[in-house]
Amino acid sequence: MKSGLSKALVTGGAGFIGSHLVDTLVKEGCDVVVLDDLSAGSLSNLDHVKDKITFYKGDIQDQNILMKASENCDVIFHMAALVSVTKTVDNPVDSAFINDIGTLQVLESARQSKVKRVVLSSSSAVYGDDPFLPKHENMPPKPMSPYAVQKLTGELYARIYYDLYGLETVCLRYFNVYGPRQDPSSPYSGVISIFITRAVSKKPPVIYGDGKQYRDFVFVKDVVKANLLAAIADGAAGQIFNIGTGKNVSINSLWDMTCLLSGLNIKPEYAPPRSGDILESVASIEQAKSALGFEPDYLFEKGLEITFKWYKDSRK
Ligand code: UD2
Repeated sequence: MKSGLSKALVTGGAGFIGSHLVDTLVKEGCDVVVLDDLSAGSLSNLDHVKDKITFYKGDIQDQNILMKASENCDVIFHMAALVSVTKTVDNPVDSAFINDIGTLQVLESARQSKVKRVVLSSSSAVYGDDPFLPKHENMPPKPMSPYAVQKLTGELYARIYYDLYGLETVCLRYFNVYGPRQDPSSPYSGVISIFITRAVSKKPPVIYGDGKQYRDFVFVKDVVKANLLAAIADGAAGQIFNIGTGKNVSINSLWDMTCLLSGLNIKPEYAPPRSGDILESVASIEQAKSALGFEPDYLFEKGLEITFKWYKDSRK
């Protein structure tokens, strides 16, 4: 698909998802500006496009730098955030400055710079442990961490900016995103990045609980596609969309598939379930399909294979 965007700002563009979006925008010939404080993202994610983008190292709480970075942009993709749920639990106030005030500053800069649309990255975390499946956008949110409250607050501000100021905002609730460049280094990193790293070093993974819990894993390139559609779709403004695949994969079968890809036969170790772990999560993507024309391109097997190859090659 071609989005036809001429200039875009990506906050958090040096991060895992942001850098993939930057790649696609650059390929499309879009003039790309990245604002990232490099607290979680890395310049190595942008090394191959560094001559083709404008990069600002800075904080989304800094209105001056945001105004400069958003000048003449058609759209802002707001991806910068403190994404670790545990860090927001440990630092509820500091994280609110980044995730709430930062988001508010992004919206305010967009309003002042007369940017047409802002696409905000939200999270399935806003659903909490509501057992209703699949999760759909009209369910009452049930945030269970400062992170989830902060994401929900961002969505509410986005709605208010649309209603009060006519700034077109679109919020995307990502389910479990995976793919190349996801950082596997913390025990709370995405399970796919952890499992593949274990497989590449021929070590068993730890499965918390019985491994029958499942998630809706969505490949990062499909998340990029959803962002581009959200930036251009008529009638999407003021709305919230789940971004997943509508399919689920259990943690046990994730390890089985990882073993198949790596030619290993290693039995996982089992440990007690993580406290607060949600058992089942799967998205309804009907609204994204009908309003954005979103359809994931990557079957799970394909996305996992690409991701596995990337971790294997980057280890060399
Ligand atoms: C996701 C988000 C998290 C938060 C949460 C809200 C990611 C990476 N994490 O957590 O930030 O938004 O949703 O609902 O997107 N597991 C293992 N072994 C491991 C690591 C994980 O068994 O070494 C299990 C874990 O207990 C869980 C499942 O794998 O049942 C998925 O874990 P996760 O941390 O990748 O994602 P999730 O959905 O718990």
